Amino acid sequence: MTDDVEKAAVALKESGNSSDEKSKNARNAIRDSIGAAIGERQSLHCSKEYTMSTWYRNLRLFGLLCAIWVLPKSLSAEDTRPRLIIETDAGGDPDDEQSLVRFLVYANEFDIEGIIANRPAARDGENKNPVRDGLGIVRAMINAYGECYPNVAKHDARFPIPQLLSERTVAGYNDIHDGVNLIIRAVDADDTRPVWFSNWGTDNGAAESCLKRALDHVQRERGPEGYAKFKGRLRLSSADKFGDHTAKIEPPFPFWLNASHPPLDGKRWYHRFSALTATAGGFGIERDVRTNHGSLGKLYPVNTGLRQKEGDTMMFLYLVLTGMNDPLEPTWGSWGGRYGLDESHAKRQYFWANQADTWHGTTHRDNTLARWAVALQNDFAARMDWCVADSYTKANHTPVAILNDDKTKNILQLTALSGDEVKLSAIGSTDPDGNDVTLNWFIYQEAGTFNSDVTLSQSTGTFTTLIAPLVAQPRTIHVILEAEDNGEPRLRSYRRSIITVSPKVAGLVPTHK
Ligand SMILES: [Ca+2]
Ligand SMILES: [Ca+2]
Repeated sequence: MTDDVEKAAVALKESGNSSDEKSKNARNAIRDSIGAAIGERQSLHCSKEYTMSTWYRNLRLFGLLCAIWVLPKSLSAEDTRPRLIIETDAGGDPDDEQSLVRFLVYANEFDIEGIIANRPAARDGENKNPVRDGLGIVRAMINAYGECYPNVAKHDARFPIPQLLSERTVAGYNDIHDGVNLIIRAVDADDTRPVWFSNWGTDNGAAESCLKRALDHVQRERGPEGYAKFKGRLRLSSADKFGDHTAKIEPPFPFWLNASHPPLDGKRWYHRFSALTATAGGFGIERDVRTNHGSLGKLYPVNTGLRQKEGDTMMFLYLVLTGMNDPLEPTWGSWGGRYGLDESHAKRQYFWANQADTWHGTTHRDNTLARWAVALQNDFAARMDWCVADSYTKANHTPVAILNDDKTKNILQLTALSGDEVKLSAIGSTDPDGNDVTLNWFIYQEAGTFNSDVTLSQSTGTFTTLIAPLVAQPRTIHVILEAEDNGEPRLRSYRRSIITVSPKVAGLVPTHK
């Protein structure tokens, strides 16, 4: 296997600068085989058959792979996952440690640029972690991830190697600038993607937010133009800990999603995560995470005031690309809920959880999250299974939803004129485990701008159609395809089409197929 991987690694290096579709596909296939092999190689570390000669060959291979990881131009240019930095006050309210367990089993969904620990000393009484400093707590979790890594890499080769996460995990205490430096390096990096930043808390006992300090520094050192350029590369899915940089110093952040506010019944919105998801679909934290699910699951603390509080989880669930969401379109909905403009920040693209969905007969803010709760908890449970499933066949994986022959996870934009029949197809949708797949179709009315009822010809099955309604001006209708398998646990994936319906005017030809 090692020789095969060496060949693959050389081929990847050689194909690194080619951008045509064929080489791109070849590179993806090669990367997949390398990722799977890394998993196997890591398992070898635990095997009694692990000999010195194997060690030497793997050392050579590691060198070769390192060479590839420093070749990242062609790789990162193709990586469309969100680049993300987390700043956590782990060591305070133990809910950050809960969120970190979940975050690490979603590490394959992001290009993680950094995890910053900003609390130098754990809070006595409230936090019972035997490790008593924030950085140590996060590092212990990365180590636990490392123990699970040989298994999770068999389920998705995009999981980052533990060493990489370790290198990118730093302290951001007031007297340590590693967090500030990490942010500045990531934002300045030669990468076309913006940097998403999530602050999970900077309260009593934590350091001043590293992003605030980075912005202070850049403003001081680079002047207004440099400051604007730097800030323009940031996107926030975050609590607000940035002082005057949020609302007073121009320009504003290009995008801010606030998953904690506005309050509901006098409490921050993020408290609803526990109430809406903790037991959704029969989820049980002891059975599904803490017991028989490896080293990482064991670190999930349960001594929070709210059961499985995970107050900061929505910030990254919002960014998980499920096939039906786009992080820059908060009003469309996501596994982290649906958000609307925060009107108190005039002319800024700042959003908060002020939206309500009609679902199962009620209209309420809770529904923006509750409607996905079973799906997202089952997905978490499956990923915890990956931590201990030492082969791909021993756990469940999400189905592949194909919409109108499009195999990506992109949102499809379609156009129609009033009266046209719009055909949608899920033909080719499949499941990597060979599970049966149920295909459901529904209209997400609140996400669109056409506010009356539209009926789909079928709500289940491979095909559905709708007749574009009469409109006086262009309106959008969002149709979601949901593919659910019958594995254990049942997993769902999605696709979204947005149909822009225009009035029928003589001479205007419809552009949809
Ligand atoms: Ca926190
Ligand atoms: Ca499956």
